[in-house]
Amino acid sequence: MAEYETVLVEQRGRVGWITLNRPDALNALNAQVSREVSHAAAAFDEDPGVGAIVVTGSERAFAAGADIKEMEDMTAERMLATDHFGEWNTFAAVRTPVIAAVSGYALGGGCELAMMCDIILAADSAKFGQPEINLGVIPGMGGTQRLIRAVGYYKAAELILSGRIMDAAEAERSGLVSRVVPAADLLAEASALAESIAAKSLPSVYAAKAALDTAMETTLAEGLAHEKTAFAALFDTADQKEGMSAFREKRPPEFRHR
Ligand code: CO8
Repeated sequence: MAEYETVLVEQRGRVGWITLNRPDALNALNAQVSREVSHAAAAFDEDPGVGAIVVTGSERAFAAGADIKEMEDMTAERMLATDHFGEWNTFAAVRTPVIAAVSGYALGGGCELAMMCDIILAADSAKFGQPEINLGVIPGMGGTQRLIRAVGYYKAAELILSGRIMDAAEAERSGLVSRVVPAADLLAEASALAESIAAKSLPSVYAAKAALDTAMETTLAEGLAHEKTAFAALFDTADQKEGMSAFREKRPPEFRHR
């Protein structure tokens, strides 16, 4: 496994774990963190022995945003020329399902990182927000686009324009978070969820994630056409035969591709 300085990377069974580890900066996302998280996620994605990825932070902070100190002196020219934070496109493109296990602050780029994942599990201590407006900027890693898709235009507009931070219960009510759990149980819950996903057949998991991604990008008619084709294609897999005969024989499936 590659050497990382700002993240802890570990494989447990069929689950890849990426833990942000810049405690002195509340896991602020600098260029090195972006590079390392994206690299670790891409490496897990290439490994068929990994069926789900969990990204998490510390109890106090998932990530308190992009690194303000690193960005402070940037110019527009340099930002555009260097595609600052372009690494996150690699992260967002992995085929393997990614769970964000969020405790404490998920602000700015931290909230945006959580939204690049497929599922957000939150500790009851979690706090979500896009406070960039207070810094004289706007979200820059997808916040204005993904938050709307998660919580709707009006809620997203309020959060982005005011910079207000919402707690875990409000985030769950708004549809950003799939479940809130006691902080002490967060990692165990994330682990159980990741293991249950990693036990499925990989081709169907990849197909489900690709279809969900398509729904974010396209019209209903195009999305339905994508789903129909992907659904049919899975009938060429041994795992579909196994899954359906296991159902008929009243036994758990033994998927080959996982
Ligand atoms: N960047 C750099 N350092 C940070 C950040 C950050 N985002 N957040 C916290 N830190 C540092 C603090 O500076 C402090 O360091 P030090 O001890 O050396 O002064 C340490 O972490 C601890 O923080 P605090 O002392 O502030 O802890 P508090 O418990 O008092 O407050 C808060 C916690 C409320 C989370 C507070 O730290 C805070 O408001 N942080 C900034 C939140 C924020 O504004 N986030 C948005 C950042 S901008 C962004 O994310 C844009 C993303 C798009 C980029 C796209 C580029 C192309």
